Amino acid sequence: MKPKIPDGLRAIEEKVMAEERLSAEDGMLLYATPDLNAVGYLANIVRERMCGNVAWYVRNQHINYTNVCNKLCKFCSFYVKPKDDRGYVLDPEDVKDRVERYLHVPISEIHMVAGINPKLPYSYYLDIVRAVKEVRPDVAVKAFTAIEWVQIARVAKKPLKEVMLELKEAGVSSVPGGGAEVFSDRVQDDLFWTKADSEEWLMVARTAHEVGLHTNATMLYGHIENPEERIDHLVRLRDLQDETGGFLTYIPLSFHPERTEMTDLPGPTGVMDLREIAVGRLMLDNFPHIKTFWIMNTIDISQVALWFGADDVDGTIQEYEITRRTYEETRQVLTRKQLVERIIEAGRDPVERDNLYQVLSTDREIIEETPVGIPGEIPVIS
Ligand code: V47
Repeated sequence: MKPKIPDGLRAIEEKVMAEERLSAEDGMLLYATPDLNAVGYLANIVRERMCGNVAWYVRNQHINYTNVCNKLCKFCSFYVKPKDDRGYVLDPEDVKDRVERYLHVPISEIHMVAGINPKLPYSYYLDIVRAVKEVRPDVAVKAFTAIEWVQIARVAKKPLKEVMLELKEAGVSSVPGGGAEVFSDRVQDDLFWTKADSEEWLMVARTAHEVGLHTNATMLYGHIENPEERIDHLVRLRDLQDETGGFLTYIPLSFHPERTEMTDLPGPTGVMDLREIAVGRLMLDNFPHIKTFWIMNTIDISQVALWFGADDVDGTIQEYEITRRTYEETRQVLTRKQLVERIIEAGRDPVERDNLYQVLSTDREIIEETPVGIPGEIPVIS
């Protein structure tokens, strides 16, 4: 049912109905209004226009090949410094073991990202991608954030484009959206001053698109950034997408302060999470997909997000290290059955996809895959 649209959003409603682009000022109004329901309603119009009633999901696995990182980002709870004895590097054989661990689950995408470990040579990156493909030739490897790509080109001593073509040849088939954080020098100076800046992040995405690799884009929100910075971030993504058309999906990432240097911050609320999905859908009119990453948003908020602009719920995941409750805990999984049931309960039509949004299955009746993940274990949603 149509909610009452507040006077301040009427002009935006007209633009949405006329399929006109929203301005940065419109974006600021979407952040300022207390009427989240109206923002979500408008985002849902765009979402249904672009994707109908479909909610995409993927059976995937994350592999974080090293936790050693020299970037020292204040928002990150994953990394350890180069000499820390908790540091690990998965060698190509370890990567194969990780892939073999879930061979009994028909995973279509492996998401492989990690810290910036200065010890790793160029050959390492080629070897770990080949290792995945050796064990699971049909799986799509979605690998390396922009920051890693900059590092890989540095150690390869080759132009980024050449490195991308070589890693593509080795088996990389798309690029995840991480490392973008917020495109703001002010935020960068405080939280991630050693990392590639916004221009570099956008340059990596542009180069990936030039060599035919689709990429995603993220924005980490709910820490010290402000609405102007978030809108600037979205407009710059939209501008690049106008140029290249190479982005597939936008994923707003809800900041988790646990175990970071910013534990004094409360982190985003459910209202902020839903607003970020909705503003993303409304501003990024040229992005085909908006993803809710349940690991950060929770599966409960993700169900609602499917009515606030999101058309994609990521994913079955298996293990996730970048954010987790304790250092030791990495197991974070929803089975396909659990994911599909949550999507159906939310009133959407589940469609399993691969990393390029090709349809793999529209099944609604899912037989539980046992053993799931670690053999014998049925995960419990907490
Ligand atoms: O770049 C780090 C973020 C990103 C925290 O492309 C944090 O499909 C919240 O990019 N709280 C990595 N976020 C994850 C990522 C991603 C995830 C899912 C799907 C895709 C995709 C990409 O996680 C990092 C950083 O922005 N991050 N620390 C934290 N404490």
